[in-house]
Parts: sequence; C-alpha cells; structure tokens
Amino acid sequence: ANHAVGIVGATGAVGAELMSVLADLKYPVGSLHLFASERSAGKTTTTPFGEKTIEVFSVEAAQKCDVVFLAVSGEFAKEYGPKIAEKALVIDNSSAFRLDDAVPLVIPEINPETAKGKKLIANPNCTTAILAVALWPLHKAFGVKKVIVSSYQATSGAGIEGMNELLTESRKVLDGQPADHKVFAHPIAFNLIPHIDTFQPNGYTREEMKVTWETRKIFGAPDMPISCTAVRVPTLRVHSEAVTIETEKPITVAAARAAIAAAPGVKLFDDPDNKVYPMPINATQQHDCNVGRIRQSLIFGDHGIDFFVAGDQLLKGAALNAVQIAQLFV
Ligand code: 2RA
Repeated sequence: ANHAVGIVGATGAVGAELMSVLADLKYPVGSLHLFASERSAGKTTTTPFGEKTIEVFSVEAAQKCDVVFLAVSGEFAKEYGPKIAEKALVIDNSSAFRLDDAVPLVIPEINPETAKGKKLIANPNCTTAILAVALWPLHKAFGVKKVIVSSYQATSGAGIEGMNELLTESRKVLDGQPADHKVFAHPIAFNLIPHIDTFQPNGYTREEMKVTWETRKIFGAPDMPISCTAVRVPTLRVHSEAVTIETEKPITVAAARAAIAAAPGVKLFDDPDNKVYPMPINATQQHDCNVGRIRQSLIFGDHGIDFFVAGDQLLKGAALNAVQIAQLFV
C-alpha cells in the first residue's frame, strides 16, 4: 500500500534531497506532507510529487503519516520524535537518539536487522555513514582492527546556509573584499577549518567523536579503536575521507578492491594510471560512495591498507540513507 510521507524540515538542504530520493527510489508515496517553521508555512513548493503547500508542524498532523522524516535540530527531534513515533514510523536525521541503546542506528547495507519492529530509528552522521559503508565489506572480509580517518567535509554539512556562505565568501574574496563569516568559525573560502561541532574534554571535536561512537554502534564493535580528524573544506556537497586501517587477517590491494567492487552502496573508483580516483566532482549526486586510492599500508604492511572515499553528504550522508531505512518497512 502507498504511504503517507511527512518531511519535517522540508525547506532545508536535506529536506529537498529527501523529496528527490523518494522519487528516485520509487518509494510508494501516496501523499506527501511538508512541514516547516511558521515562516515558511503557506508557501508552495514544486516537488517530484507535484506542487505542495508547506504546513505548520503539529504532532497530530505528523502522526497521521505512515512515515515521518525529521530533518531538523536534535532538540526538536528529542521533544517531538518519540511522540510522533507513537503512531508513525520516524526516521531522525539528528544526533538526538543515535547513541540511545533503545534506538537503532541503521545503515541498511550493514545492520538492517536492528530496525525490525522499531518505530523510531536514527540516521547516522554523514561522515560516519560514508566511512562505514566503505569500511564494512573490508571488516567482514579481513576484520578491521584499527581505523584512522581524516575527513574533508563539504559546506553542505552545515545546510543551505553553509553552502551559501562558501559561495558568497568566494565571490567577495575574488572581488578583493574581506570575507566575513557567520556559519563557520572562520572564513571557509580558500581556507580549511579543522573544527566541526564543539570541542570535547579529550581535545577531539564532537564530529570526530561521532565517527568513533557511531561506527562502533553500527558495527556492533564497542571497542574498535577509531580516531578521526574532521576538517571543513571549501566544497559544496561531498564529504571525502582518507582512511588507514589495520586488519586482523592479511589484506592485499587486489583483495580489498574485490571486496569493495562486490559490496552494495560503494563503487570502486580506483585506476590511478588513468587518473581515476574518488573526488567530490565524481561523487556529487551519486548514490554510491566512490572508493579508490587503495594501497598497501606503509605502516601495517600486509595487515593494512590506505584508501580514499568520497560520498555525497546530502545523499548517503543523509537523505538517501534515511529513505533506504524507510524502504526496509515497505
Ligand atoms: C557536518 N556532520 O558535516 C555534519 C553535518 N551533519 O557538519
């Protein structure tokens, strides 16, 4: 049967992607209900499912849907997510419930079974999702013992405002004007910022710790050593990650390539002689995350590799994974 689908936060970057992914994946949308703040309510917007009027959010209206995607803040999700979930399936894109033992944190290629029978499901952080979908086939085949990640995160991670800040600042810098900034801690145009989310007592940022905490939960590997350095870069919508792993079993470049080539959610993009490797340019708007630059580790020898992954932050990092979770219930 077709579903009544609700999107809360419909005017944001993830909200817009949710609509196109629902259409791309041919999700059985019977009716689509777009919720946003009062500022946007009453406005009409073009969607793949026709013109829709944005409604003011209410728990009662959201509860009338079969599935509700939350693309809003953690505070909002904390307050309303469980209430909506009394009646509807809720997929929350915020960090509010990701580490809650009662709430599954799901990547359908990895742990779909944990979603069974649940009404409130958490969608992982974008950096985690893009790492995990590439790491999982390697973990299954070779047993991942240690992970070191450096991320190159696009401005889309901070929503439309983040993307606009990059564009506006870039124009200003090119015109010889000073680049002021609001969204990010420093100007992002022609810069890199090794600071995403808040600093923790251990010196890591929350974004970096999310990669550790969430990957462990998704893999069911509570002690896996995972360390991340998260960096904001002046790109629009793809997060890239340089990853070094140590494995339990011996691993070769050919075997790692074969594992990636056979896995769902990732695409092998690894032909350096022909300049083929993952980049934001080839991962933008792609459902699969591109994996390449696979090489034998200079540190861990035959028990390790290095690789590079690039995945669309708004897709596998957000909207695509959320809709794939909902598809588990169709
Ligand atoms: C970022 N991970 O890239 C965050 C967004 N969820 O800022």
